[in-house]
Amino acid sequence: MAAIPDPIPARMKGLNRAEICDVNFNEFVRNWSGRADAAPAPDEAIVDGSALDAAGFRELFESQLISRHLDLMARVLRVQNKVFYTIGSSGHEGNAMVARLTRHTDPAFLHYRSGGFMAERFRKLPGMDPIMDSALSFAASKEDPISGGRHKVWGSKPLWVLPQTSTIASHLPKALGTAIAIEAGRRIGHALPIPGDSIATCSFGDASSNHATAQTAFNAAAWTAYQKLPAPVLFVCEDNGIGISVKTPSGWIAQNFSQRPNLDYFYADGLDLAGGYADVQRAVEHCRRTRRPTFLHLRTARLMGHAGTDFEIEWRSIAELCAVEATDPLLRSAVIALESGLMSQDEVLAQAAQHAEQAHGLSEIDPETERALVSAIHPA
Ligand SMILES: Cc1ncc(C[n+]2csc(CCOP(=O)(O)OP(=O)(O)O)c2C)c(N)n1
Ligand SMILES: [Mg+2]
Repeated sequence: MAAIPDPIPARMKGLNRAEICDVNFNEFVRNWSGRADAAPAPDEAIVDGSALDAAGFRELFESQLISRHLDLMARVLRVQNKVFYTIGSSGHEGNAMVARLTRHTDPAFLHYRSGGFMAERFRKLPGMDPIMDSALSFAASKEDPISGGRHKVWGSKPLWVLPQTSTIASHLPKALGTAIAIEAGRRIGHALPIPGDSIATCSFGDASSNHATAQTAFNAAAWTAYQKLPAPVLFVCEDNGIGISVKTPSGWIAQNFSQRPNLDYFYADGLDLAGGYADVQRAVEHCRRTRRPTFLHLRTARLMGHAGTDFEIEWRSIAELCAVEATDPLLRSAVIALESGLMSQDEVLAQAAQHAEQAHGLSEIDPETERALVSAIHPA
């Protein structure tokens, strides 16, 4: 984790936390003065002992950057009234590991902070554009194939991301139902459109795990497994320690879920690709092999507030904000890229700049995209 500067410089006391996180990243990489190892080969571990290889790390880091720069783009375009939805994925980009370790045919029901997951799942099929697809959704554009402009919704038919909203936890029972249907379909000889050993995956926030609808799904999943009936659902709780402005008591998710009979608990550090990868892998493989309901507690952070309208600086101390921002998973990924010798400082900065340009270029350069982005407010 990056250090919290003491004293906190003036530029880190501003209102615009999105800009601060972006500057933090660039300054951190530019000023890095650690020692770089000899670069690993693509199929070698990115860090000694890591389950993630260098080629995999490179792609996951890229997915994280794509997601982050879409968030930053949304904050800028909101001011221009082109984008309305600024709930982002910043701090949650490690969920790309879940996408990498599942198949694109594993039905996914996603939390609204799943930009990293989507960017990574897009790799599984050629010829698709994760940036344009996400931008249409951010803008609630009527051209968005999955929502038709109703809301920001992650979704894709070819990628088996079933569109739905996640903020009332209503997708958890649906995910469980899908998992049970995969098995039931197999049992009754119904031709499935996906492989018979598929699992349903479902992500949600720590606060949402308390929702009655979520608890219904956990209970029904455990009730099913108790009877030795298969229910291959992977519940992924993206624990950033807060829901809007209410903090989750520390340790609550682990204590509430690690001892539940018939809901098998795994923990992974979603802020650290090198360390977290093996734990995510264990959870995914357990779910697929045992066909049992599985709970993956994924550590995340919430950067840049609940949404662009949440001026956290008005209700949290600067020291607290800086402490959360120091856990930015992109800073951690930058350290891994640099210390492993896989990338130079210039390469990391150039890659970040390229994704920033791609995201911003959507509205500023391509007139067709511009039309698509604004169609929600100015319908033809
Ligand atoms: C039934 C219902 N109550 C309240 C809300 C408002 N709401 C939206 S997100 C949210 C909290 C989400 O917190 P968490 O699940 O931890 O996800 P995070 O945003 O931290 O990723 C709430 C209360 C809602 N959407 N639906
Ligand atoms: Mg939360």
